[in-house]
Amino acid sequence: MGKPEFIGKKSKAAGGWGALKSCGKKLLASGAPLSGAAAMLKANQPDGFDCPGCAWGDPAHGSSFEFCENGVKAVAWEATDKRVGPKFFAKHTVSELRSWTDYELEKQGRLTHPMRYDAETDRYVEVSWDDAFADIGRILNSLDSPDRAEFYTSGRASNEAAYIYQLFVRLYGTNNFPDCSNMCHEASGVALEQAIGIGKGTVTLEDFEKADAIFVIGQNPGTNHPRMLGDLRRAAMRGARVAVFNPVREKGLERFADPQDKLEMLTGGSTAIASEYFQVRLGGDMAAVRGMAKAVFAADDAALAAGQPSVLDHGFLRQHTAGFEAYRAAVEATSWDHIEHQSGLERAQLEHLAQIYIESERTICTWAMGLTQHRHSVATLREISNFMFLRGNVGRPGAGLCPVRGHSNVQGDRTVGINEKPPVAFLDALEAEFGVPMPRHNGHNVLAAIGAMLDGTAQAFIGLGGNFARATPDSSLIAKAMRQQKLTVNIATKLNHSHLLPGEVSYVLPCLGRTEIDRNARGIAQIVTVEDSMCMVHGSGGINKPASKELRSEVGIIAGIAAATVGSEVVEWAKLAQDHNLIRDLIARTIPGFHNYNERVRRPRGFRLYNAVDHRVWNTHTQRATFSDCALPEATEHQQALSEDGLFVLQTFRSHDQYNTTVYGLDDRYRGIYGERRVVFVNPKDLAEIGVEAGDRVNIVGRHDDGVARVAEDFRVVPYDLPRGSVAGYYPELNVVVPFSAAGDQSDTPLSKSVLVSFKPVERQLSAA
Ligand SMILES: Nc1nc2c(c(=O)[nH]1)N[C@H]1C(S)=C(S)[C@@H](COP(=O)(O)OP(=O)(O)OC[C@H]3O[C@@H](n4cnc5c(=O)[nH]c(N)nc54)[C@H](O)[C@@H]3O)O[C@H]1N2
Ligand SMILES: Nc1nc2c(c(=O)[nH]1)N[C@H]1C(S)=C(S)[C@@H](COP(=O)(O)OP(=O)(O)OC[C@H]3O[C@@H](n4cnc5c(=O)[nH]c(N)nc54)[C@H](O)[C@@H]3O)O[C@H]1N2
Ligand SMILES: [Mo]
Repeated sequence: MGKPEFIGKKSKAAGGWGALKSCGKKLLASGAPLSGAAAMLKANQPDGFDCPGCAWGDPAHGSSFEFCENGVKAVAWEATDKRVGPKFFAKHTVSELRSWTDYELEKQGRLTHPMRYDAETDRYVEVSWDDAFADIGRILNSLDSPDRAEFYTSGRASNEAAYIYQLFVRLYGTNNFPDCSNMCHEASGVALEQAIGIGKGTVTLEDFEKADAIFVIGQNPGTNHPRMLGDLRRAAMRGARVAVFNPVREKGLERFADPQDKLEMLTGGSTAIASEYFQVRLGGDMAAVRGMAKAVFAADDAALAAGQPSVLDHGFLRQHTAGFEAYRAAVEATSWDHIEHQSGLERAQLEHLAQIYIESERTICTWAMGLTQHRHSVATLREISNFMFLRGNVGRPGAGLCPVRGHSNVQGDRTVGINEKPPVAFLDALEAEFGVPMPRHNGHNVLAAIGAMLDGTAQAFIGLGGNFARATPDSSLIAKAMRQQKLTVNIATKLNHSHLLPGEVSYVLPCLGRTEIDRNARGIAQIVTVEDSMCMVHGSGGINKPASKELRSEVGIIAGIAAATVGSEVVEWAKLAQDHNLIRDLIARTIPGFHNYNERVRRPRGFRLYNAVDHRVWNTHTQRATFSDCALPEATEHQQALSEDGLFVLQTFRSHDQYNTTVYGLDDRYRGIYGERRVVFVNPKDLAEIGVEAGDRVNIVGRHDDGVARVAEDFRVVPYDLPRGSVAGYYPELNVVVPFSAAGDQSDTPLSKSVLVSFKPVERQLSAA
């Protein structure tokens, strides 16, 4: 029997003992070993809370708890016994706190009291909930139009919180709903809506048990969706082919030791996940998929010429799709040269992958931010849909399209109305239910909100969770935008930089986290509900004692602001806050798919929202699964970088020790980084060419062509196996070089994975001899 394998610099697999060890450390460091550990056992259980870690689905068998290192971190992070209360704020001015790192700020612990910014002393001071609500209501009502306020949502908000938030904001009179989704899976929503008539994925977890081939494109599940690795591992073990496109060789996708598997844990064994791993160029996936499609068409021609059955699913194409011939022509018109240069992959490699696709009866394609944060993300995701249509891989068991969502309820928030472009039918339903007119004009997404905050159109910012100022591009611009506001309000569990950019009047309102018990005035514990990446809606009830007696639920806080702003004539906010069942009844009456919501959500594992694609019903403009015949982009940012000396394309991704802007620790174990975050990964040959050595410190200079100077200062250079011309580093530190003025076509998502940059060595201060 081999020695247990500890993940360290030399480890070959993700997961395993290293993951377990890290969990232990995290729980201890969080200051809440007991409640944290007990809480973990309730994560994603029928009678527990929904893990705030990610939006991966939960297995139907609820017997064993699903172990996940990052779930543990997320839970421990919330269950900490450290507190940020009035005493803390008395000790530190806001200007001082602004000089702290994200890591230092969040490490201080949970917010405990509602606080109001006092400009004279530059400190947050305690305020009563009622005074805070009244003041916020007064300022919102003093604006000369409701469109002058921005209402941000981060995807951890429950369905109940999100629903009454949108209801309040629409009664107030605007559709300004900038949403973390605008920086995340927006392109998936837009592309899938056009292609299949619903902006969501089509697969369930059970489909992963049936697929013969799974394409995993542009995501790093070992870090960001560890529970997905369990499903990929089981698929790999029963012989399914897992093909990966990723410019970076991510350890979790290569080998994985499942902490749930006793034998692997004892023997130090691990399972190979990816059978094929191709290091595509940044933004080169559309070309790669088109190359595969070209090979599929060629194989089809060859099969027909040889009198063999077609490799295309003609029945599906005829009965269910529109635009096939135009697509075929577009593929034929695309040259292999173009495909090879844009993808960085060779024709033979893509033909090999096409063969895997052809041999597979049931294929799933999954993706995340590696596909959605580029300029032509929507076109890329349309291409993936095109490719899947060729063999009818949508709307049948074991096959389908699977955008792997980020925040644990980001999908649910959109379902219940967090949408700056609300569907007409939804507004009609709200009007019918509440008997008052709803705003009909589109509102602001994230980039539009920032624009409005900068040019003075917007004067108030309310954040339901999240860290707007750090998650968005061009950090210094955002700081300015926040400080210009008449009112900034942040509903949060922990202190972050968005709270330290106060407008004229500013509040930080502390809320219960998902792991905490939410009791109403009669002492009855309430549940909330969430929707995962597989459209499963289920309940979530906290089990930990709240971090402070002063905390209110998100629903309670929104209800308080709403009552003070729009009054309680149309909606009895206080009643809804006391009984979430009533909110669910409203959702059931105004949003399709939620009938018997209160009953169905209490079933173990909840229920799957109706998805027309399951029945091969296509709510697109053609009433069919719709091909796109888009040409490949002429050149991607990566190709641009390759054409000019010293120019690089930067992708900003997540380390293993962070949750978005929340930094749990300074290690990125799987990539061999310890104790630091200001690093930039560069191909060794590129380093040699620009005369920079491993370990040198550089400034990363933004090269986006809009006349704005952008510099990320003092990063250590780490040689890494990346395609030449591309470099990588961590978000949010690198958001200072992500341009606000560039965005994805149709998705309007910041280009966080294709930022043009160059390097400038940091001048060493020579000590006086
Ligand atoms: N522990 C933890 N879990 C999380 C999060 C977290 O921060 N921490 N965040 C949550 C959220 S909100 C989200 S959206 C998800 C994010 O989940 P991911 O999308 O996995 O997150 P990123 O770290 O941004 O990783 C992007 C991956 O795509 C690859 N990539 C980048 N550009 C390209 C490209 O052009 N083509 C291809 N093929 N690959 C590319 C990168 O090399 C990297 O492996 O995770 C969620 N879960
Ligand atoms: N450069 C670059 N930028 C990016 C990305 C990237 O890959 N690169 N990714 C983008 C993506 S995918 C996303 S989703 C966004 C994320 O953007 P956000 O969702 O805005 O950011 P988070 O870091 O998830 O928010 C963390 C904060 O949420 C608060 N919080 C945590 N739990 C709760 C809760 O239960 N209730 C409330 N009310 N507050 C809570 C805490 O105060 C914490 O500080 O960032 C985007 N920005
Ligand atoms: Mo996300």
